[in-house]
Amino acid sequence: MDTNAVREVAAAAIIAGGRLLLAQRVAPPELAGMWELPGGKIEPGETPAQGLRRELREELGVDTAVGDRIGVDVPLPKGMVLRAYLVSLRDGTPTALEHSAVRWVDAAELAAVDLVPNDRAWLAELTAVLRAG
Ligand code: DCM
Repeated sequence: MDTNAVREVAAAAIIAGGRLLLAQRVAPPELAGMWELPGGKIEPGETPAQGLRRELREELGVDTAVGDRIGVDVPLPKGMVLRAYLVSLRDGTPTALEHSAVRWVDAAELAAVDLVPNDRAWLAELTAVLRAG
């Protein structure tokens, strides 16, 4: 194992028609019921884009294209880092395969939603993208 590699958790800002896709967490208990940008841990040997596409297939049943990063790096426990990417849908309808629900929100709805604390670091950038498009 490469001990210099920072383990990344990648999260997807899937935006279509001026709305952002959010997914509702089922675990751990302190986050269950809150909404997040879907994603997950990048495995060794994967690029962030490859790992995020894999996670989105597993979690939502969709094929995606991973674009530019958005927002700051958010430090996680155990030396991991959480990063957000702009993602577009290529095929499929997002389905909650590992979450309790999915929903699309516009900028006003995003401001009111119970977002997981880490993802709140990206609120300003996400809102700007939603308002632009
Ligand atoms: N995480 C987060 N925000 C996201 C996705 C993940 O804060 N949009 C965090 C929750 C966990 C870690 O990343 O600490 C790993 O995610 P998971 O539990 O979904 O594998």
